[in-house]
Amino acid sequence: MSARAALSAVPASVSPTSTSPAPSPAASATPASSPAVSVSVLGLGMMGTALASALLAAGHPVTVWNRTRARTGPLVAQGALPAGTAAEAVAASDLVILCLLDNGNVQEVLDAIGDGAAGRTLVNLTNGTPRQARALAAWAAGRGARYLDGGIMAVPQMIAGPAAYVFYSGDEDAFREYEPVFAALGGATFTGADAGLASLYDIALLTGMYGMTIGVLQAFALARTENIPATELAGPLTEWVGTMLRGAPLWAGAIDSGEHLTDVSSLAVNRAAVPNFVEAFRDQGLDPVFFEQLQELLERAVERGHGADGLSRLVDLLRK
Ligand code: FVH
Repeated sequence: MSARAALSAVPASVSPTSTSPAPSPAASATPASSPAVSVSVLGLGMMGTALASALLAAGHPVTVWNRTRARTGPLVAQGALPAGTAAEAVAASDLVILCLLDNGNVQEVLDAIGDGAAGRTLVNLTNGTPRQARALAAWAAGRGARYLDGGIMAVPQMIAGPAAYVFYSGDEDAFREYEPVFAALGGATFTGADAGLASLYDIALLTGMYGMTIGVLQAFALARTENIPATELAGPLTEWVGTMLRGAPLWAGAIDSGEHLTDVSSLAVNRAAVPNFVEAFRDQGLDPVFFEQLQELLERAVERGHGADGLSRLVDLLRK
C-alpha cells in the first residue's frame, strides 16, 4: 500500500477525517489461525506487555526480555519464555519486536546486541521521529538485519481489539512475511520503504490528538473559572469539536490544491476574534499562551495578503 493510500485505510471508527467507509486494515489481516512464529519482545512496559500478551494469545511462542526482570513475571505465567539478556532474547527468534520508552533506549539495547542482530528482523514499535527511524534502519542494515519501524495507533488496552492498528515502514519483504503475525496486534498498514514514514504518520495523527486535547482542556479550565463543572461542558464541547472536525477533508482539499479562498470563516475574521480569547483568558486568570501563538500566526497571514483565505492557509505559515 502506498503511503498516500495508507491513511485512507485507517478504520472509519478512529479516523475523524474519513468521509466514506474505509477498508479496515484489520479486515485484510490474516486470520488468527496463521502458523505459529517465534517472536522475541524486548521491553515490557505497559505497551510491550500488551503486545507480548496478544502474541501469546494468538498462539505464537514468545520470548521476553525487560531491563527490570521482575516485569517478565506475568507474561511467563501466560507461557512466555524469559531471556536473561537482550542478546539472548534476540538469539531466540528471527522476529524481534522492541517497545521501549524512547529510541535512545533502543539504540543502547541494540548496541549491546551488536552483530547478534545479523539475520534478524527488528520491528521497532517505540515512539520516535522519522530521523531516528532512518538512523536505526541504517544501523540494522550495517549489521545484516532487516528493519521495520512502527507507530502504534492504540493504547495498551486496545491492542488486539478491532480499533487498534499499527503503521509500519521499512523493509517491505519483512513486512509481507510477518504481516500474519502482526495481525495478532491489530490492523497493519504499510506506509512505505522509507523507514521514517511510519513515525511521520504516527506523529501526524498524534499531533491532531494533542491539539484537540489541549484545546478541550483549555475549555474546561475556562469554564472552571466560573465554577461551571467540566461534566456540564463535556456534552456540548464534544458535539462542537466533533462537528468542526468534519471540516478536515475540506481543509485537506484546500491544502493540496493551494486554493484557500473561503466564504465560511476568513483569516481576517479570525484575526479580529482571537484577541478576545487572549483577553478573556487573561481576565479569567488563565495563561493565554496558545492563543497568543495563534494570534501571531493570523497576523502574519493577514499581513502577507491572505486575509480572505480560510484557516487552512495557516499550514503555509508553519513552514520555516
Ligand atoms: N502507553 C501508551 O498508551 C502508548 C501508546 C502508543 C505507543 N506508545 C509508545 O510505546 C512505547 C512504550 O510505552 P509504554 O507505555 O510501554 O511505556 P512504559 O510502560 O513506561 O515502559 C517503558 C519500557 O522501556 C524500558 N526502558 C526504559 N529505559 C530503558 C533503558 N535505558 N534500557 C532498556 N529499557 C528501558 C522500560 O524498562 P524498565 O523500566 O521496566 O526496566 C520499560 O520496559 C513508548 O515509546 C511510547 O511512547 C505507548
